[in-house]
Amino acid sequence: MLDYLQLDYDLKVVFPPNGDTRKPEFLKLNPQHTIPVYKEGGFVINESRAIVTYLASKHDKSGKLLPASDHKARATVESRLYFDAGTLMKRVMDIIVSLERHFRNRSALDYYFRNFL
Ligand SMILES: N[C@@H](CCC(=O)N[C@@H](CS)C(=O)NCC(=O)O)C(=O)O
Repeated sequence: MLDYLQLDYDLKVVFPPNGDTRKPEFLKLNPQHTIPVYKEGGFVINESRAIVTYLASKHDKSGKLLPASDHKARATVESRLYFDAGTLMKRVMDIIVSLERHFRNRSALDYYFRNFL
């Protein structure tokens, strides 16, 4: 979104598997310990959809990304954002968790078969 809007920014890479989101300096920015986080001076906001809608409402001069007066167009944009947050991501996460479980169990079973049978 920042690139699309041709805004300058300073990207700080945070890698959750290394524990970066649990470090005290990160928790001061976002106690929910999630990325992305957007910081603009003293203003800090997390939640990806809140970040993109903030940026669109502030910087998209065309008004097409987040229509303010075309209520139906705005409702369509919000419908997509809610679908992403409430339905799509939940299902993607369910799949990832079940794959993780499957492969963890499977390697445990493989180990069992190789070593004990
Ligand atoms: N609803 C949040 C989800 C953010 C989220 O779960 N981010 C994950 C990475 S995709 C994260 O930061 N996990 C690290 C942690 O929970 O410590 C958003 O859209 O910003």
